[in-house]
Amino acid sequence: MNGKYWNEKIETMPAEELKKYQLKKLKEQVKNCYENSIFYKKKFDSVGLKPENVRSLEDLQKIPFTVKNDLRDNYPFGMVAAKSDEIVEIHASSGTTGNPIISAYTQNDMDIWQELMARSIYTTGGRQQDVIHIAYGYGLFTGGLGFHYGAQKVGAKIIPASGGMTQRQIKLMKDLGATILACTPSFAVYLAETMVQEGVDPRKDLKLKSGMFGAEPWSDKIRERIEKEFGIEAFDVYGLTELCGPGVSIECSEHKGMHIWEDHFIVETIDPDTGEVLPAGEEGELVFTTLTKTGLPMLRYRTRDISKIETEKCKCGRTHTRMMRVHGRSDDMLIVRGVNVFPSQIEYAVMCFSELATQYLIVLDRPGALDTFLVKVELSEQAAKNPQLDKNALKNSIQQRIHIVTGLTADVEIVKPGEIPRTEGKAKRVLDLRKGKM
Ligand code: DLL
Repeated sequence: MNGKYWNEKIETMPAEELKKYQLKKLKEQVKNCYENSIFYKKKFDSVGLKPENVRSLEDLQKIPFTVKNDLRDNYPFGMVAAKSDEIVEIHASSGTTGNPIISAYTQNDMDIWQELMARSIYTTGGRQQDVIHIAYGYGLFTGGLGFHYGAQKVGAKIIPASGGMTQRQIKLMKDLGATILACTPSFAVYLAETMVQEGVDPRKDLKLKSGMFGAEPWSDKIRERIEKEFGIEAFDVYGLTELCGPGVSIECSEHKGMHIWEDHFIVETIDPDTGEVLPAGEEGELVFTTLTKTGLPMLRYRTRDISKIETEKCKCGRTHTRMMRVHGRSDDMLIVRGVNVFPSQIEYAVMCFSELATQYLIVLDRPGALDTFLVKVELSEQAAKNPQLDKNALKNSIQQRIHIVTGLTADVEIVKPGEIPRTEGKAKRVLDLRKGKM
């Protein structure tokens, strides 16, 4: 730990050295998978690959991809590479149907996760004297406990608020002097709205200095609003259950993408349709290989998250590759009247209007042969009180903006503040009523 860095040697390691380190760890990881996981042994044997064939980082491409269904099909422990009594904790992702996606951690994995979360919190300026209000859900979801373990290692004061009881959370943030807020960006927006309704001024009545927001896609426009409403610096934080939870990558104070902790993960970008590996800078699906996991290692795991990689050195001095904002998942992509649309495009269009709140809902249906495409948007409290507001003109402008961004004409419905349902965890932006009608 040294002023700016949690682990200066690792975080600023020259790229070539980091690559050598990765190769050493990759060879160990591949050997461990082959020798200890029935799943990976079968996978390697099916393509005639032996661990000793992986001699360079490029050889990684010889290994077949691992996909979400592999985890579902081998639920719960079919992919595990450790002995049953070495598994000390289990988490699961929030999927609602079928077998859940679980992550099984050995003590080694728990120690690494805690270290990476401490490093991530420290990178955003979190220190021992901070009070961290953790409003990510606790339990099977990795958000709450992931932040908890990291904050413990940093030595900060932890308020394990979890989700729910928004009014009480606001009181606790105020009374206990929270300086860092950790929650989904949509919950942060909801907290800010509720504070205003409760007569609490987020800028004056709280001591917040920063926030660590992730677990769902969010845009720079939402960042601007959160930063303005709370008067804080907002950081993007990324991760997924399959890799550990949060702690895979974190934004530094340059705010030019999230540093992927490459001493523990190798990242690739691929074309989601063909599986072809893309050069750095090209947008595609992120694929991760864990280098140090011993419980449930992941070799070339397809995340479905769409982003791009920036390999140029960051001004903060960290050498670890950055991933740009995840603007959606390839399986979140909607096909509306034959056109590909990401909810993030609609979010971008909506956020261009200061008269609107940050909530929106895309409603798709197919009553006859054609898709209907409705975007429900909400007026901000301020705009709702403005008698001069020309709602028709606003509606037309929103329609035009959506058309520019997607090429599609949407119906736009402007509703009153608070009318679109809020969630305390990850936001739900799409209501697709076409399912079963196609
Ligand atoms: O959401 C882990 C997490 C908790 C990350 C708290 C950050 C903060 P899962 O429930 O397994 O794990 O969901 C993982 O969420 O594949 C992305 O699609 C999405 N996601 C996570 N972080 C971001 C982010 C946690 N910063 C899935 N931006 C991932 C956009 C994100 N999407």
